[in-house]
Amino acid sequence: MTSDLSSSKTVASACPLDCPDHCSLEVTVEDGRVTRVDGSRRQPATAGFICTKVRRFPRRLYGEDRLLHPLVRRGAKGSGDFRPVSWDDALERVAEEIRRVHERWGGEAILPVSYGGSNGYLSQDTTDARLFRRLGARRLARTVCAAATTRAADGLYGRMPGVAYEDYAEARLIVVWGANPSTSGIHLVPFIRAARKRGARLVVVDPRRVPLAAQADLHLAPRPGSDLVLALAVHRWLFEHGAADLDFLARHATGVDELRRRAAPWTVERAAAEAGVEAREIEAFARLYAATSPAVVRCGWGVERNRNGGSAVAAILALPAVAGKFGVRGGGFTLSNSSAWRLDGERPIGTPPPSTPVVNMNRLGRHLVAPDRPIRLLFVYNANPLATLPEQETVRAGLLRDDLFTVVFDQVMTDTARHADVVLPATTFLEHRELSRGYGTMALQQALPAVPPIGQARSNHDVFGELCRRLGLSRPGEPETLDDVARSLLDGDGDGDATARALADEGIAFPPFGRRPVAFVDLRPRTADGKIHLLPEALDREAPEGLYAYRPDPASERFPLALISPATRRTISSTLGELYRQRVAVELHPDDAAVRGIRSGDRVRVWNELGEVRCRARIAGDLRPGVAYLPKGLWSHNTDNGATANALVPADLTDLAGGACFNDARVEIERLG
Ligand SMILES: Nc1nc2c(c(=O)[nH]1)N[C@H]1C(S)=C(S)[C@@H](COP(=O)(O)OP(=O)(O)OC[C@H]3O[C@@H](n4cnc5c(=O)[nH]c(N)nc54)[C@H](O)[C@@H]3O)O[C@H]1N2
Ligand SMILES: Nc1nc2c(c(=O)[nH]1)N[C@H]1C(S)=C(S)[C@@H](COP(=O)(O)OP(=O)(O)OC[C@H]3O[C@@H](n4cnc5c(=O)[nH]c(N)nc54)[C@H](O)[C@@H]3O)O[C@H]1N2
Ligand code: SF4
Ligand SMILES: [Mo]
Repeated sequence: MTSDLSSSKTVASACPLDCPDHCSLEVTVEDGRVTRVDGSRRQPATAGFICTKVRRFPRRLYGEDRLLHPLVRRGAKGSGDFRPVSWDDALERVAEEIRRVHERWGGEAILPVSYGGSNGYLSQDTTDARLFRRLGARRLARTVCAAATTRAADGLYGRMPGVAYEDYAEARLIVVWGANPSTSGIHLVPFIRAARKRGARLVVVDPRRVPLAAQADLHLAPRPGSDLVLALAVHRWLFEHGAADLDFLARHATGVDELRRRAAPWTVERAAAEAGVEAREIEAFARLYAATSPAVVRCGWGVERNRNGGSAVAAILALPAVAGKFGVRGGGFTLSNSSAWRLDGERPIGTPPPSTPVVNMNRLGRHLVAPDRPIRLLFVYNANPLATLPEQETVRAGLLRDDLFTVVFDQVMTDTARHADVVLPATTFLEHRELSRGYGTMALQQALPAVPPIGQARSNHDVFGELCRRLGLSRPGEPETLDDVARSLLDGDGDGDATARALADEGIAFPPFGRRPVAFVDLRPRTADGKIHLLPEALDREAPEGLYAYRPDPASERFPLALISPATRRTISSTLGELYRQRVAVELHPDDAAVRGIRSGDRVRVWNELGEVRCRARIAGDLRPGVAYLPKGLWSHNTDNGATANALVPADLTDLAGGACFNDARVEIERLG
């Protein structure tokens, strides 16, 4: 694994960032410093290359925004004025505040906020959960991403893993629906290219002409949030044209008639009118899908981020069942493959969750400013809520409260960290041990630190363990070291010993069902009866108007433009945004710009009743009319007024699982003097 060339060595690692690909890495360390991060071949799909973002990771390690020691606020809240203190002082201060708040108002007044900062198993839901559970802290529903998709995938298939990246090369038809792998999961693209070389057809459903759409046989550019009616129209067409696989459905699915009934109102004409596409495009897609096998649908997270997200994802995932696309290599769907591993994240905690109220993180701002049973202590780690959550101005107002004590534990000085009372410096995955898996590729990888912690940075495990001890919350005999925690996690999966051996020997393990499982051959739905539930009762009850009920576009005369904010190449969510300091432009379609007298380079105000973003405009021919675009993950330094797309995003919730509706922001854009 490690080769030493005098003071230079390479270390095997794995990228645990919130990206489906989960690359295997080769890290070069010279004179004790990381000088290069690149892809390796250990994880097959990585194939020796990685994204530019992570190649730049050494700049995060050693950059000027890196947090090197604990800090305590000196200036006003949000001023970013801090003074350095020792770890002992910082932790004592935090422990004291926790004690004070806990004594006076109870655990409910404490809220931990964490998300996918590190998708590593060892950095979340281990000692951190022990601390907050034993305090009886308020609980966080981690809904900012993948809430609606997970609920739909669970309801229909019991979260059965999907088609492996490698098997895209075997497909004759690839449908990329609300995903942009050229940016957000780049290791899928070579397999799509390989399939294309062998003559496979490509369909892309995206309101933008993303790179794959430009090469596609068919590009449907629907209004954001209208995928549900497109998918229902395809279902209707399949049933009407004798293209539904009734044998397969009779054997393997329930809810067939009910799905058919709910799809019935959606003729291609009606769906076309609602989605703003041509009826013949929907029909061409349905025909191609019915006629071609193996066919695979890559369903992305662009589908879920609106009021209809859960039903839309369910309707898309139902397509391969209705059209009978399973059972062959390269046939079926891919959404998240995170369920390839069932490591029981609860094991190392040893304490059940308290019965305290739950805060849906998409409404963090509202909870922070709510006058009833106020949150008094906020502990942020593995997340950057001021940059990433809806209703940004409310989140900001909450963070500015004088009677809120905020701890931010991060690797760099984020927008959220600037609002903290105490800032704690965290190690990165190159400085701590990690165990992680992707949610596109299906391997599990273990990585040891490539270098010792930089400055005084400490790992999550270390800091939360120390806080547990200081607060008297540790109990003898529970997993304490990272080894204990890792072992306890692996024991949660049926095949723990074999996995532990593979990780020890190779650094990588593949799921027990193999690297390239074929649905209905190697895998079955993981629902209670092993069937596909096309209309799961629980989901039908949960969705406000029932599953597959379409809720119309929230655009109004005043705010007619749909603002979408999908992923960019430069950051992973907001991570690495400190390295990307340029001002960004809002992109809009030439027609929308023309009627507003806006030209590329003009200063504009993008606004609605929630807030405004001031920045430049850029005219972009790759958007459909009526859609504007600001990237996800921006920091305050990227716009003229410090607000980003999330200042315009309502804290509305998806029809299933309380997910975020980032792409339901409706705005107006005007030129500034
Ligand atoms: N407008 C808009 N907003 C969006 C989206 C969108 O589409 N549009 N997408 C959303 C999506 S998909 C997601 S997943 C969320 C993500 O939302 P967040 O999870 O809030 O965003 P990240 O940028 O991943 O923040 C992770 C933070 O954790 C820190 N971190 C990383 N590793 C560690 C560690 O080991 N220890 C500690 N203590 N800290 C660590 C990183 O430095 C980083 O600051 O954003 C959402 N926000
Ligand atoms: N470089 C990079 N890679 C990333 C991330 C990142 O921030 N940067 N984030 C990671 C994370 S946390 C996640 S969750 C994944 C997300 O990765 P993706 O699944 O690709 O999700 P998004 O980037 O939100 O959006 C994907 C596409 O959906 C389109 N879209 C928006 N609204 C709609 C709609 O209503 N219908 C349809 N059909 N399409 C729509 C957008 O134009 C976009 O091209 O990527 C991961 N990978
Ligand atoms: S962010 Fe994604 S593509 Fe980039 S190195 Fe990590 S896993 Fe690979
Ligand atoms: Mo995400």
